[in-house]
Amino acid sequence: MKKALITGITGQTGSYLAELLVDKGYKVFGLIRRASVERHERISHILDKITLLQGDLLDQYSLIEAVKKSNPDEVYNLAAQSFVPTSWNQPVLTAEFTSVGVTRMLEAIRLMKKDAKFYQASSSEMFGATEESPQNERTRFHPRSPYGVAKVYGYWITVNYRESYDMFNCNGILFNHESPRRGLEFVTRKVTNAVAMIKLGMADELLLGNLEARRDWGFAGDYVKAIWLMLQQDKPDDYVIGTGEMHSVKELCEVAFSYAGLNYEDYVKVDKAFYRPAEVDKLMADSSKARKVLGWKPSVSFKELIEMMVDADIERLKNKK
Ligand code: NAP
Ligand code: F7E
Repeated sequence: MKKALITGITGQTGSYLAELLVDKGYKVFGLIRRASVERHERISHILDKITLLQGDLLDQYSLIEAVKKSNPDEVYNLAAQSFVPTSWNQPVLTAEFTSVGVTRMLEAIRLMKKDAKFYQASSSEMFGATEESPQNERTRFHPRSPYGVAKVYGYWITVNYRESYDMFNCNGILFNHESPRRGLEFVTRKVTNAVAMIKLGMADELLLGNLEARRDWGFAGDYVKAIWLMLQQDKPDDYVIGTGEMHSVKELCEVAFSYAGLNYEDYVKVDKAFYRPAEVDKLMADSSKARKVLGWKPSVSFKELIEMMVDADIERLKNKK
């Protein structure tokens, strides 16, 4: 039985990855931070099939203990401060979690289980203001937020430990991936949740920032398959994962509102408070390497994804009413 350690298992993507690995017969360990109230909603349905270990990316000793206790064949480092706007409010904390945290995790593996395969959750935000479109593994990084800068560090320390210590380390450079489990502050979920609230008479407007920003949005359930495939190859490498399609926030609103029989222009208002100090205007993936080497491709379209999220939010709020 293969053993995997997932950091960030309580997060959106960690929960899908845990499900996938449980289904594949892995013994799954998840690193969780201590909290005064348990926040296990996303993994509540598989809690009896996984083992949770307390630890924090800020605490080296707890990571060493987690690797020692789990003795993993594979480590998936998904934990991070992942919300871009927060990275301007808490830039130092973001760097501690999202960059130095990666080094702490790598050190724990190097000391306790050097042959474990390692996945680092790198991000398309590293490309930021790049001129090149679409972006692939050779595109130059130009991050536009403290989060993006922190992820560039995480990317390079992962490469560096591969080159310095011959460790099996992979970077997945993932473009935005969403689902009904996405955090409520990210734009897709903010929109689908607002559509559900408006439809059920619980709200009458939605305040958003830059409607012209464009992203390559895919389904998190598809992307965890690519993550797993990266660690099943003979050699460690880095891969860009995305759909290859780009849509604006405005298009996102059109799709979500019209699916519920509403016109977004009647409800959406622009509030400059949601603008960012430096914006990433557009991102689109060229994931031809992953498609060729890993045999991976997305299965859920943009429209299907947004409709799935609207359905899930309506269902959830109906049950709460
Ligand atoms: P998410 O929902 O925000 O989950 C983040 C996870 O990290 C949570 O489980 C959180 O635990 C944990 N965490 C945060 N700080 C920690 C710390 N100091 N010690 C231990 N755990 C900590 O993020 P996601 O969307 O699943 O994304 C997963 C990873 O992929 C992140 O690294 C993100 O930056 C990266 N990424 C995401 C996307 C995307 O579009 N989703 C794209 C590219 C890369 P709590 O539950 O305790 O808060
Ligand atoms: O913003 C615009 C905003 O916060 C997307 C993280 O998972 O993906 C995510 O980062 C776009 C931006 O995601 C609102 O300005 C307009 O251009 O959903 P988001 P993100 O910043 O792209 C990457 C790949 C990650 O790695 C990150 O961890 O939408 N936008 N109005 C808005 N965004 C938000 N959040 N709220 C608004 O009201």
